[in-house]
Amino acid sequence: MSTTVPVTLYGSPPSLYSGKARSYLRKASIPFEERLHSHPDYSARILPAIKRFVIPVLETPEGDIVQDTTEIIDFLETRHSQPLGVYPDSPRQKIASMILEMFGDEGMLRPAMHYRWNFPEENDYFISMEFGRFMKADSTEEEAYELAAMPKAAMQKYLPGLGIAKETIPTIEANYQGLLQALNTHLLTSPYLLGGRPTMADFGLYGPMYAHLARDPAPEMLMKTTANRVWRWVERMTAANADMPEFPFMERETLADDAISDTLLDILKIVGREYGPEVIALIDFINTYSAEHPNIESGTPVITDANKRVLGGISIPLGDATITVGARHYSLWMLQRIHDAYDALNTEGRAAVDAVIQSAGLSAFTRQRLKRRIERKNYTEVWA
Ligand SMILES: N[C@@H](CCC(=O)N[C@@H](CS)C(=O)NCC(=O)O)C(=O)O
Repeated sequence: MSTTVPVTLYGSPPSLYSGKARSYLRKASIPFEERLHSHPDYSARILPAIKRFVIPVLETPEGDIVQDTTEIIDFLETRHSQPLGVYPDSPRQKIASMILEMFGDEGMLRPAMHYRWNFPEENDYFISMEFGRFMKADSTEEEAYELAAMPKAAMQKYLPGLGIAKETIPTIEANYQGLLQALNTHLLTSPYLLGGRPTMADFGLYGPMYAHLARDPAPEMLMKTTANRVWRWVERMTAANADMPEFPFMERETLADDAISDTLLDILKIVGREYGPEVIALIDFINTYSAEHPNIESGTPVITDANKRVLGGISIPLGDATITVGARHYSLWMLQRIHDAYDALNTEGRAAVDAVIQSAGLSAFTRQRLKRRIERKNYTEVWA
């Protein structure tokens, strides 16, 4: 891959996952040009390859088309002459960075979507302009409102499947504010989650924390008025340079000796407590589903019905309530990557990871395996 001719990122400013890919491109000093999906090349080249609307998509000057932020980052890391090293080499930090990436990508959708779509008084103008203008960049305000009406209605329909409802909102908000405070404490002594440079943990968490929670007016105000160090970390992750003047003497490396600081452990405990049960319910669901459908041929897409996004629902605890949410099988593709990284460790490495897993209550992420693997092929999840 050439590192002088820019790659193209098809994305958009308010898109959660575009933010994750864009931050990586900046931090890795990879020249790129960003285009909206309304750019004619998206319909001409990207849509025929991917066969559904989704962003972000990376296109290289050599003609590679890559979708999915984890795959985009992995692809660029292996092809770049100076990879960032987004997966730390040491066992505990590597597994922690992958768990935090999965939590940011998949486990943070509930607060990200709630704070975007349930605060119309503060957010509606901004969201309408953003959505309207990523469909037609030069829309007048009136046109943008009109264009945004359809995606806005579609997103409202999406909320119940994520477990966002009147009864669950107090817990979603309390959990998010608890996470903000834990991050705020941690980021006072650490510019990035694992020390002096960004890893997958930062890119994963940055997706929701930037595009929705630091950018949409209502949650932006919440972050700015209650979690100053989190706001600074978002700003730092948006910058192309290290942007860590508060840490003049810190090495631009992850913490020495594979350390997981106490303040990071507190964040991992939140992940275990609040997201772990959903991960276990997902594994159980997919294992039951694959046992009940033993004849599905290898390579078959997990979702074959074009009108469906999920195979079914799972029951999970949220605060004192039990709610039903869509079974996001994609999350398990991310989980398998954690399993693979864990299984590749030697005995000593596994023991070191196990100690963190145990003290943070993260066993959901390493213990139980999928009976049938989920792979990604032709830009979608398929049965192995
Ligand atoms: N796991 C994917 C998620 C991509 C994704 O869901 N992107 C959103 C925009 S932030 C999208 O295009 N949604 C449209 C859709 O799924 O129909 C990634 O990491 O790239």
